[in-house]
Amino acid sequence: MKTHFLKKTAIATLALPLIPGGLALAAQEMNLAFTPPLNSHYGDAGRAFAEEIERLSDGEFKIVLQPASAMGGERDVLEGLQIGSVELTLTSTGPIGNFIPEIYALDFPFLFRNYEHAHAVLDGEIGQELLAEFESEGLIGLAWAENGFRHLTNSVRPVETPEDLQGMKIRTMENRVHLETFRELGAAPAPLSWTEVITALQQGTIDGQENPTPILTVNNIWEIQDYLTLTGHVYSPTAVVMSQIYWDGLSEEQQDWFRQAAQAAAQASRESVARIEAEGVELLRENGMQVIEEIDYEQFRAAVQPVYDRFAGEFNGDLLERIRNTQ
Ligand code: EAX
Repeated sequence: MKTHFLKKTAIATLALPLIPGGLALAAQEMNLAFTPPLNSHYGDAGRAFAEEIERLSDGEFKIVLQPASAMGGERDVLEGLQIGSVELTLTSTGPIGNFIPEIYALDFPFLFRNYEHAHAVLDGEIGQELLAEFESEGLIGLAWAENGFRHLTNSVRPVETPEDLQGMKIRTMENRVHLETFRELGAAPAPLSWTEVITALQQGTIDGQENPTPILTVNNIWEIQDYLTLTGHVYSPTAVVMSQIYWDGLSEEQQDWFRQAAQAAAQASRESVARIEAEGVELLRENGMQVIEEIDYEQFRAAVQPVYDRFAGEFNGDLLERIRNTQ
């Protein structure tokens, strides 16, 4: 028995990355949690992050991907980062406004004109200012990756105007701006963690939900939803976030590695969203969904104007105007 143990220990030691002087240090493992499955735009971002940090650190850090809500819903994971039970996450901004209200500015309906506009905002001064806000909550905002423009699905009727939404039970993320948006559209919004959405749709306790195409396709949403309306009502960023507890334990050089790895994740997610969206709507249609491509945007914009009137005053200065005016 003793020999076997010694042999195992010897093999394990040899497998460790060697550092100058022959001493072997075990790679420091860090969990990176996200709600979509591995074969998704989040999985692509997670793999890019892992490869880059392992390359830059020469194996000193190893990222363990935790897909498909393995460590909880997005709000739970953010709380986990704050107490140190989770090291890293890729998360939509859905729940972040509950921790950092300024982030709600990114969640307003029909605010972003297109992907180019969203990237110009997030990669510019405003995006960096908002990432800096994370530190007030024990979180380190490393970069802005991408979830995509959100569209509406349901199993009651085709939605072409706000009128069609009256009384429909629509799941929203746990996000005040989204909740008010669907209330103003006449729906009955139900804020839920993503971990509860598929079951709620299967059981009929909600009629519909809204998410970017890559979330719809990777979850085979056509199996439980009949209608898709390409509203593009909200642009959904994905934040690459680290627990400050772990961040503070890194040297400046190591911190720079994590920032570079987060940028690699952001780039990978944007490329993945563009690739999936190119074929995504056709895939949903081929699998039986009725797709409504044209809506009366002016009707929808007018219906959600009260959301701006109600919340705009909550943000420092003219943040929403600055976002609108970004070219
Ligand atoms: O971040 O909860 C949601 O609808 C999000 O889009 C999803 O968890 C991916």
